[in-house]
Amino acid sequence: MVYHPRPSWWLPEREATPEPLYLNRRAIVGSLALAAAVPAVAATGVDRLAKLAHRRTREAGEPPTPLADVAGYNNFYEFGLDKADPARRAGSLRPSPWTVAIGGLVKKPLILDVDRFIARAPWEERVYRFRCVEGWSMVIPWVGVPFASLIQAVEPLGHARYVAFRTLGDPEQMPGLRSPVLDWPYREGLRIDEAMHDLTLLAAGLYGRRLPNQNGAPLRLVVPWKYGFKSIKSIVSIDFVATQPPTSWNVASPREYGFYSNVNPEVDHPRWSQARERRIGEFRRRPTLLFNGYPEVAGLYAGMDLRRFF
Ligand SMILES: Nc1nc2c(c(=O)[nH]1)N[C@H]1C(S)=C(S)[C@@H](COP(=O)(O)O)O[C@H]1N2
Ligand SMILES: [Mo]
Repeated sequence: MVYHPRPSWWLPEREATPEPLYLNRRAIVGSLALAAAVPAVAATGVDRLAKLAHRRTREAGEPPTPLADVAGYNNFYEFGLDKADPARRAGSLRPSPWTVAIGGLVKKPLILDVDRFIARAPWEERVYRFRCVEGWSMVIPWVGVPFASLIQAVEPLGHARYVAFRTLGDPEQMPGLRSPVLDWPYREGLRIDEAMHDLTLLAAGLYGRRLPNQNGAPLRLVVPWKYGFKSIKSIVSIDFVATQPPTSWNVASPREYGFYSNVNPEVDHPRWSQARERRIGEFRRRPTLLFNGYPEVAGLYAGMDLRRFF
């Protein structure tokens, strides 16, 4: 892992594209993207996406879930509640140009120009198991960088203890925002040491290409030892904060969705068991593993009662 004290892909706030130019570019690129999106979503659309140069740094020890399932069976409530909705409807999302504001309790806030970041970051391919709280799972070859490399660039202050993430909340691009199923925009959070863990990925792609819109283009989080909903999609802001931030699912139903949401076969969801799961593409269910089979994170929770902090 190489740390960039002054990475080439970030823009200090004052160097970010001025607003009028930015809005203008966005309108032009947006209409092109919209025109191209209609045929692209017919299948998975992934073959049309730009390739990302990467080196594979982690295997899962089992074959990846077929691309058609990874990009065709999704949870992205901004585009509807059915698993097929995101692939059918996320063509209205315009992932380029895109910026992510990274700030809060940091020494060097920055506005990430995502296209520049994608062109320059040292991408790695990591094949991770991915477990949804609903009881299904996949094996996905993500392309990302450790989130920790970003932390190095902004230099969090000593009293920053959590990281709060927010998804785009634009009803024009996201038709699902018209239904009040969640308190939009979608929000998630991690403790700062969880965010720093080497497994935590900021992903820009899968299967060697840029993320399909339905998987959270242009940038999303991947936290493989937690239930899938912690892996927030289409991020527009990242804030370092002192206290545990509110998160969409925890606000919607605190009894069912805790802040930690570590995969744990011994702590059932109030409405169903979490002991087993079904890999998409398989028939028989298999046992769910503690921390989704990533025991190297156990130290983050030493001394914590995982039933209480579920
Ligand atoms: N913004 C946003 N992020 C989200 C969601 C969502 O509805 N909105 N769904 C979550 C849930 S429940 C899961 S299981 C994963 C699904 O990711 P995938 O479609 O790439 O497999 O995304 C998570 N991130
Ligand atoms: Mo999920």
